[in-house]
Amino acid sequence: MSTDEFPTDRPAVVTCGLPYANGDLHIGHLRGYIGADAFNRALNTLGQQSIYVCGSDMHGTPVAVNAEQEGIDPEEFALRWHEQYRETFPQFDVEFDNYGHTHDETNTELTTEIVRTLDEEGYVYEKEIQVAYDPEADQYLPDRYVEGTCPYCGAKARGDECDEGCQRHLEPGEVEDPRSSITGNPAEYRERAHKFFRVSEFEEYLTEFLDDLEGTSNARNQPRQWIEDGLQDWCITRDMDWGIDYPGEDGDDLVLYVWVDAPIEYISSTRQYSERVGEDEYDWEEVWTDEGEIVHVIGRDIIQHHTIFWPAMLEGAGYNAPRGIAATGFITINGKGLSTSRNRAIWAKEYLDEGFHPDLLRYYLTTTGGLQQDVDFSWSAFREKVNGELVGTIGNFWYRSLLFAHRNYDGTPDAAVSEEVRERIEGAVGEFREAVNDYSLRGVGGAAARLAGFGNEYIQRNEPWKLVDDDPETAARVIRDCVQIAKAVAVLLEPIAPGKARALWEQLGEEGDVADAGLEAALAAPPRTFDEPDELFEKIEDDRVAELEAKLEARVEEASADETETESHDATADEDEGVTDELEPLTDDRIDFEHFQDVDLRVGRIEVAEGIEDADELARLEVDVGFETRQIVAGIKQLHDLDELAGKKCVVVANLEPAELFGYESNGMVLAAGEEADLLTTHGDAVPGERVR
Ligand code: B3M
Ligand code: ZN
Repeated sequence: MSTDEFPTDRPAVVTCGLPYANGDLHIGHLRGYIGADAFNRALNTLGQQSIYVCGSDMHGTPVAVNAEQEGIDPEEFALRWHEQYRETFPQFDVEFDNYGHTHDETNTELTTEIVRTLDEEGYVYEKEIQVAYDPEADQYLPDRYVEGTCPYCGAKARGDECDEGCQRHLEPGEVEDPRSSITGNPAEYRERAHKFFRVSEFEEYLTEFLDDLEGTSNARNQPRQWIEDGLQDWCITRDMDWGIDYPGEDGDDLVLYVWVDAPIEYISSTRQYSERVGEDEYDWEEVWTDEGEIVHVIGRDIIQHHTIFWPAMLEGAGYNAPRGIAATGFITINGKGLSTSRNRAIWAKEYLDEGFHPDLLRYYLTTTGGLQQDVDFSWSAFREKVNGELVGTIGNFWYRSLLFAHRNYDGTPDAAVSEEVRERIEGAVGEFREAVNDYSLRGVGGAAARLAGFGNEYIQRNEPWKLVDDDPETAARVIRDCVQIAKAVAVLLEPIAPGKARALWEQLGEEGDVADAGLEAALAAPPRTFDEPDELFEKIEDDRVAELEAKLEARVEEASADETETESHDATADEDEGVTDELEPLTDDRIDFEHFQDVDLRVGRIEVAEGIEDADELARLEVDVGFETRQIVAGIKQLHDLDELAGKKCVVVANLEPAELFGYESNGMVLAAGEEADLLTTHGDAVPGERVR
């Protein structure tokens, strides 16, 4: 792992969390797969040798439970979904260099080998534990076969994860008031011998690992807290038939926990790629055991698996640590949690069947919010983004410049690019490079969109249509500039919108694939002649949106009617990916303006931010509120990179009664939105002490 800027001269691999092979893909999945695909493409554009690998997650109770419900063998069931995923991803231009699955030979062998090594190195031991058991079904109840209450936060939880609450991984025996999800009966706890991985021995290693880790700040901060709370060893076996057998005689009837073999697929998939193209071209061992750049894109609900268990396994077995982990937020639909059981989702197939180009969704998902943020999808917000940025800015600029160039010059006019435009393109290339190094896809898309915006302004300002007759030289130069900008936008937009960038590339008469062009192409001359261009983006009409929204609403209503009818102890009733809490309804209680004015809201600037020792969530801030510096205690310790807060502006309730929290006086309150404590800030030049109204 290195921290040199991308591009480095070492090979890179980008991965995305493996989809469980158990159901249709939806927009929540797509955000991750598209995001990682765009990141890998952007690395390639930078000149970094990088591949993108993934595979289907075939094992574990998420697959077994669903297969059982359909009455088919889990292998057959999972393979069916695996095939479907392989067909679906390319339709969104999600282009894996290798897409394997966790049940294939490569992964079975490598998993067995890694577990053996961990065992030989003394990192595995056996222990008797309490395991949930359903006497009526006469079987043990691993993971999703059992439901109960999270011992940490009290939320309803599954056997191995607090999916609706604190997102913690739960160990067998931890869930309180266990109930069997097969029969709905209370489960018994029975004693069983299981294998454990000594995660606790990696405390120091993991602390250092997190200090160097790049990516999103949630992937560093949450695990720091877990380490502070004390690391527990990790049970790596399960009482199930479906999975990879635990190697060794004394674990005969046990399989490995799905979270052991799943991340190993990242390595297996890289290896399969290497074996296919030859190790001279790409050497998986160099990446995973010598020197390589490993980047994982994951959902924020699986941070613990990727920042604690996985790096500990890699270190214990002698592999490289990831350089970056980018953990994405969830998707909400019309402000409410995505829910597959309530059919409140946009399905991959549905989106394509509606006739939308994949790049529209790719652009929406990557540029609407930062990677860490939850992103809301609604058809109307989608239309607004498409019509405004893709049609209005980028498409419009591309079409008008190429059309003008074609009609007047039969292609690229014979003139040199102006200094102004050259510098502007170089600026955009710089923004792109910086965005990739910041793991910011929004920054990547923004670099392209802003350059197109500049192009529109440039053409408007120079009015070449007025110059063609009177000042043909200037007219030719302006259009030459515009064609160059159009080409540069295609290069920079390719990671986000590869299909449309490819189409522009063809319109320009360029050879080869824009994906292979690299940043130098942004300033390389376009071909001398090209044909009449077509418009690449099309407006989405209002009535189309109304129709799509009505369809979605009807579907959700139908599903919730069905759900109340069939509400049962069905293990999959809650298999939603990334469910977030529903928005709090707006209050009907109105206040008058004077009451509002009673609240003294001020702009503040954070001077100091530090975690309060022994407090899980609290941080101590020193905030400049213009007239004085206040000490304020805020519940943001886990949610922000405290080191990065100094200098940030915020909004403070200045006349709140002082309170004492954890022995510290808190003299005011900092405003923040939502579960993630998204801090409110200002977007202009407001100075500390200025009143907010
Ligand atoms: N199959 C899906 C999830 O929990 C799970 C990811 C495995 S990544 C190694 O998001
Ligand atoms: Zn919890």
